[in-house]
Amino acid sequence: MTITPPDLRRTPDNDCFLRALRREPTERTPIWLMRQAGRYLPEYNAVRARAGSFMGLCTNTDLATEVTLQPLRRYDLDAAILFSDILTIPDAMGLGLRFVEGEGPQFERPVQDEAAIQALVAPDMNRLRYVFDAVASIKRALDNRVPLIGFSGSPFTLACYMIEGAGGGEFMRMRQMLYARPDLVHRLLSITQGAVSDYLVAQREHGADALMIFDSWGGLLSADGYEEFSLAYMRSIIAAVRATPSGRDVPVIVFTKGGGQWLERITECGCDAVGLDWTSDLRDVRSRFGSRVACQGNLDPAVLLSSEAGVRKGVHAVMRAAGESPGHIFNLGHGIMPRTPPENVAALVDAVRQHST
Ligand code: 1CP
Repeated sequence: MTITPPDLRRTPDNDCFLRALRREPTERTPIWLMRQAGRYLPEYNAVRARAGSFMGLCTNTDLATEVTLQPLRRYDLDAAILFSDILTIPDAMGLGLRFVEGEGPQFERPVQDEAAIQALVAPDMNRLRYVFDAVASIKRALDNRVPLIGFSGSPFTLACYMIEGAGGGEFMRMRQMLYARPDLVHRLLSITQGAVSDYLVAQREHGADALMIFDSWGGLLSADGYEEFSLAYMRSIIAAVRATPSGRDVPVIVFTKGGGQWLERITECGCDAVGLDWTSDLRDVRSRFGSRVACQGNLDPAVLLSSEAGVRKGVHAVMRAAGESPGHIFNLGHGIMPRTPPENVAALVDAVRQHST
């Protein structure tokens, strides 16, 4: 299928998310939710069953487009996020990604020794064409209504899965290698950094209006280790994106889960916005860094497992902490959990709207 490239200069009809990223005034607080498409939605599970597997869903342009749009049909959200996964890059490097039912992602060929890391090469971006096709197709299907967020994992977070071979644990193999063979870890991170930069630029060129880097496991590092193994690579990626014609002014969000104590440095890495998990004091972060970056977050996703009243209370606390100045984007502090009742998400969106209009 040939898809006409989008006009990147055209502003979406609802651009309050993009304006908030630039810390410009908005008439209401924009909201989108990490994992807004996913297993808590029955309509997602139906399409997922039709696709046969999670990667089958990601690689099918029409189905990936369909599940991206599902949450926007149910809820009044201000942005769409590409339906894909962060592990597409290591898969394209030949590590053999499988999603085992109930157990999460697994790699058939993890990179666990020197030979495997020496043999690693940057992926051919053509192997990720299905992601770029999905971006272009979603962009078209959105018909300019709301912005589309493209994303990647950070090199460090991808390295955690590549070395460990699976998720769900403490990534001890990875953490041991950090101290035993930092040279090998840096080699892996440099190759991955180049791939992430190219991947994000290609998503931008295919129509992504904003880009987000998920550093889901950066919080496992020590303070020095965070600078050396995660932040330095994200800084280089942002500089590389900015050095391209299409990436010059694309807003970039950096989300290090567990990174609240390093925000001074994160806010100086070249990003436009920081994603905050629920352990950060939003009021304090806004007063210290609100003139430098936008803040995205930070309701604990577990609140969505309580009641409608609990959800409304949680939303009000976040909105009060965010204050009135521009540059707050409402989100959760991490992804929506599969057991979340969809009606609690409706209550959440409604509460954000009531509070901010
Ligand atoms: O069977 C299924 O349907 C799989 C569930 C699922 C879904 C819905 C996975 C497997 N990935 C996704 C989609 C996904 N992953 C999106 C889609 C867009 C949206 O937000 O709506 C995004 C942005 C991701 C990113 C992602 N994948 C991250 C970073 C964000 C985060 O949650 O910290 C990570 C760490 C992954 C790895 C991954 N993929 C899937 C799972 C279950 C996991 C986590 C594994 C682990 O616990 O280590």
